[in-house]
Amino acid sequence: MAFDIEMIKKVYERLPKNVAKAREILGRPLTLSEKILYTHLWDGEPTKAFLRGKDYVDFAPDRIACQDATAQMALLQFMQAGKEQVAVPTTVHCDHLIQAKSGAKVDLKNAKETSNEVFDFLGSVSNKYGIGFWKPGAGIIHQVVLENYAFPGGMMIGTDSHTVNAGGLGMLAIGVGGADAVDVMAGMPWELKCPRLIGVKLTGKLSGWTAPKDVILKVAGILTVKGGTGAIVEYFGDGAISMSCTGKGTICNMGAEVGATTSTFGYDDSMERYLRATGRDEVADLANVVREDLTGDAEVYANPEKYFDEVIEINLDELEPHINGPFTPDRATPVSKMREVATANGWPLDIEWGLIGSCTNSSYEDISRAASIAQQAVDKGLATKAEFGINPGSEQVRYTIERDGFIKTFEDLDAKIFTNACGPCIGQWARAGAEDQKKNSIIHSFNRNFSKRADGNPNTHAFVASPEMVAAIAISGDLGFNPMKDTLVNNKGEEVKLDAPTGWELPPLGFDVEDAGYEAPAADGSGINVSIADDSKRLQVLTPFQAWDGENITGAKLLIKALGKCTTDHISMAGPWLRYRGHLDNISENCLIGAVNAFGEEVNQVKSQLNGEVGAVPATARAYKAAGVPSIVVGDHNYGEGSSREHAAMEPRHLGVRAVIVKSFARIHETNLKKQGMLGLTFAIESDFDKIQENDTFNFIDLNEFAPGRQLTLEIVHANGSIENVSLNHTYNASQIEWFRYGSALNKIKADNK
Ligand code: MIC
Ligand code: SF4
Repeated sequence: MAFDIEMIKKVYERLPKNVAKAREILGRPLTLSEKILYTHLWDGEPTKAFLRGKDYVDFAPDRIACQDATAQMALLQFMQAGKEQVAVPTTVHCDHLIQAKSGAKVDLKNAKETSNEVFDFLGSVSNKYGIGFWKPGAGIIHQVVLENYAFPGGMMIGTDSHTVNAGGLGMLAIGVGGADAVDVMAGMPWELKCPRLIGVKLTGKLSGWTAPKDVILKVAGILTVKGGTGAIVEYFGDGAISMSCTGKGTICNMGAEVGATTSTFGYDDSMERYLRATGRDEVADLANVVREDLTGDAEVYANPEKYFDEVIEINLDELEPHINGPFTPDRATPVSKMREVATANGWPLDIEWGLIGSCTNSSYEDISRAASIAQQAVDKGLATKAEFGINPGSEQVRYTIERDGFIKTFEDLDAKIFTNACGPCIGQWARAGAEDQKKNSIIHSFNRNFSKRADGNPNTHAFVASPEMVAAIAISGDLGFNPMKDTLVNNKGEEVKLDAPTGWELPPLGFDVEDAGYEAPAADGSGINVSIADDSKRLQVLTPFQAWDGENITGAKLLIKALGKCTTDHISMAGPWLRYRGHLDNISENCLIGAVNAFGEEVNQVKSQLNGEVGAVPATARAYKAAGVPSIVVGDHNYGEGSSREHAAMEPRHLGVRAVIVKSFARIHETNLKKQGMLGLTFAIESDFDKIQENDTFNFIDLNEFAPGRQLTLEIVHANGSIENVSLNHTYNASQIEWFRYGSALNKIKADNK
């Protein structure tokens, strides 16, 4: 059964018309991305060409997906918007709050006990407002979306940066903060700066050990963690067509790691096969009718340099499997070079864990290929040297791989089968011994490997690879192992070699599931009461942020000048802190505690200008706030890289920070700051970052003239009384300045509703 088929029909009705119109206006053939963008304009038919990288455009996304860790804050905000129902189809997925420890059964039971209050809250809010609810254990949001909701040519937003996964089914799916989702749930347009377009031409065909994951590991190496910022990455070429739909999903998924707004592929036979295999013949039949509008125009793909802002070409025949890491997903090393590179850098070669799963790589194909390696190990008398953990992507995948014997294969290798959930990928992993902070290496098929992410240990070197490569390296227990050349010694003392993986794009016997874990909302939810206990530690009704008084901010102090990489994991750590995602005051205790202070180079040690004492970031911020002293945060490049979590913007806001001034921002985080009524600014001259000293006082001397396109001036008063002015850039348009005036975008919605 396909969900929301009427909505999909409407999209396909207007697609050919809008595409033809856009082609006429632009006067040239179109990329797929443009076709989808121009079919989802808030104002209906296209009337003008938008300037890429410049114009803000209002869009009307078709649907919204939220996961449990971000949905809490999104729904707490939506509840304040004064609406009876969500305006577009929306789903909530319980996947982040389940810790991996002993195995699926026990872990799921524990999660239901410990997070019962939150799951109940999400379930009842969903029921009340017409939101589809996927229970704990149903699977990871992006896998469930791909299996049930994604459709070629659609546009969706989701409160998770890996929403982009749905590009594997030819969608434009974009990760946003909760406040953006609230706009769309409340029936308002969703605004995005018209993205640049990067074309990736794939030639040749994957074979042997090389997997779709290697395409994106390679692309990450080329583009780096910020090379995709503000851009849609569109893949095309014979190589694209020859890959499975879920493989395309993997590639789009990790587009988040290069900062891309989203990634996508044109509709093709692999997508049709996937739609049919997942019970959506109706969607496939509808898509087939408008097939040529669901991919880029032939002229575009024949001469990509003319139509994309940047073109990358990768020959899949020559692509070698890669391993990326440690600590950043763009550090790409071909498998054949790993031993040399790891040795030169002092990375531990012993692999302690191999983890397969996450929204990136937990499809039937992924598991079947990894299982083929595991089976060989069993057949060839090899025992695994590292420990193994598997998180299936959805209950449908889990049920089917169990039926087809793959779970048993992994269990024969003593693997732990964890819940269909994020688990170790988001630090929900009770890894025995992690507290010892020992230097060690692990390898996984996830997308992110920032410091401390999986097990909280800053000395865990996490490496990212395809599921089949994770299986091989975990079996060998050796990061430098190259399964294409090297041999292993089995229990009879013989040297054996692993053959290249084999697998199935889709289950030969079809997918199967008993209870997929879905709960449809009540048709009329008006009588449903959502209650939050006053003394709850997990949930807190939001108090609106204060509106701006129209005055210049003066006398501000530096809360922290964050040195180097400062991702959302540094700003608002996940793992154990996920439990406070619905309680702003409690979660604010993790505010910036992972960021390295430029003065002293320690984490969570900052000097208070109130009394000169060095203390934790949250406590120092609270003291400034209590004293009525505004504070600012200063940061480096790509500040806020990583997650969509708006907590990274709300926490500093809650703690009295007024401005975040950096060399550059990651897209979602910059928007999140704006939404929450903060000033997110960048140094006009990058090196002015160096002028910021620990004991400075800061005055915004022309904030009262805050206007689109107009620089702001920051007066820095150094401790010795000398003064320097620096210019700050911003990207606020007129309506975003309104959010700042009102104190937040939500305050503005509420005011408009009155
Ligand atoms: C992640 O992968 O970092 C997360 C957890 O899925 C986040 C969302 C969150 O912080 O809740 C994301 O990618 O947006
Ligand atoms: Fe979950 Fe990891 Fe995917 Fe984020 S990246 S949605 S934590 S599996």
